[in-house]
Amino acid sequence: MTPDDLLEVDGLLDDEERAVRATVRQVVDEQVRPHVAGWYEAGELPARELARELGRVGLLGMHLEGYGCAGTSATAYGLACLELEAGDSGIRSLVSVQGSLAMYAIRAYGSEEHRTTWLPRMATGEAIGCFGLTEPDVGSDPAGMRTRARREGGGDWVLDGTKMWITNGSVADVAVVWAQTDDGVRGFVVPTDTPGFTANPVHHKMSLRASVTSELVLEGVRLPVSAELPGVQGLKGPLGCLNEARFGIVFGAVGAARDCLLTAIDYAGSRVQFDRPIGGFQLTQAKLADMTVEYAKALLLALHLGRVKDRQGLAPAQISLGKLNNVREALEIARTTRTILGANGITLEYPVMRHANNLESVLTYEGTSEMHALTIGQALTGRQAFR
Ligand code: TGC
Ligand code: FAD
Repeated sequence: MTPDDLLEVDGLLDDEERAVRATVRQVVDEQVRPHVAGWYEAGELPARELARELGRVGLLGMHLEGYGCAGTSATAYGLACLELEAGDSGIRSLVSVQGSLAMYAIRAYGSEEHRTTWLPRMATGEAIGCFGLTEPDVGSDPAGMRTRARREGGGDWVLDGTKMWITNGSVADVAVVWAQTDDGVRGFVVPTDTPGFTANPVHHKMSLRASVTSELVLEGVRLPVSAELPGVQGLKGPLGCLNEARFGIVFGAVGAARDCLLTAIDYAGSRVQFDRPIGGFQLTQAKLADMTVEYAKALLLALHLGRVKDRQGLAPAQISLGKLNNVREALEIARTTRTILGANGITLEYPVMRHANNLESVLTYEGTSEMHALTIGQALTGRQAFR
């Protein structure tokens, strides 16, 4: 029994899962933890170097089959996300967007040419991908997107529009861009050196500072017909990718929560006030106990959803339940830890405020907490309350 595993959930993992977890934990300890506060303070991420390192250990698109991907279980992928986000949500974001959004879209909906051109290079981290769904005026309601793709004279596609808040955008070699066409929403594989495509970094973020976030501008981007993703049409295309990335966040948030909880326990044991470690005060112990209860429940929920996904797949409302609960509780754990650390809690000397600030974005991206509440509400009542 350890402070981060009072319920001995560890015993529910198999050898492969433990091995994946150990590998990712080591990568995070060696490649992320020593540097992440500096990256966060500078608002810069060495995304290319990190992508190659993460590709080297097989983490990019690890849950996909073939084309250089490892084909692990969903649960193993979730555990990798947990360890990555214990380092920083931005590192898990890099991996989520690469594997669950850009690579997944190409694997699930792409042509054979798309798959062979991009997936092996993306699996090694040689090529980086991004996923453009959100726009400056269109977030929760992607059906209202304004980016348009039209066929010129029945030949090439021409794309015009702006995507906003795009993770990995300005370091990407390839963008999966969703656009409205005369036949509904379609996805396009856009090499980022295509004339008319530009990516502009978003500055002044107070959250996810160790992550690249960008605006994508598409001005008369001309693409061959073969650039369209042939395997899907309609909003179910991007939403299918989001299911994958949201699943990773169900686990990832638990990692951020664990890092905070362990920091709180450690600090409470050494910080002395009124001649006593603050961990000896009942109010501090109540905080630690409440955090541990929510952390343990979140971990069990993630593992349960992983098992169900591996067995039979997950319904959107089940993923929404996991994301809504685990991100909300992780954020609460980060905020409570910050109170235990007092003034020290606001600095980058400790990971806590960094996790709390990151989790504000995680609560919003991949569907806001309100969208997930409404998805659960729809499953319960049969009534759609979005519009
Ligand atoms: P609705 O009419 O309900 O559905 C349209 C079509 O899509 C199907 N569908 C789904 N398919 C797969 N998975 C899901 N989860 C699905 N939900 C719906 C549905 O069956 C239908 O198919 P068909 O064949 O009948 O056409 O759609 P709606 O317009 O009412 O919207 C529903 C809503 C609000 C749930 C959806 O739009 C939504 O999820 N909005 C939130 C948008 C969002 O999450 N954006 C995320 C952008 S990417 C991102 O944030 C990356 S951050 C990554 C990082 O850095 O880690
Ligand atoms: P809005 O949709 O404008 O929502 C504002 C508020 O209104 C929210 O509280 C929302 O829940 C609420 N609201 C909206 N509609 C309703 C309703 N019907 N009922 C009740 N409440 C409602 N997008 C990508 O496509 N690719 C990326 O890689 C990507 N990376 C991101 C990285 C970061 C750091 C961030 C912060 C965002 C990223 N996003 C990305 C965008 C993200 O998906 C959107 O921010 C998110 O979907 C919400 O959209 P919005 O910000 O426009 O908020």
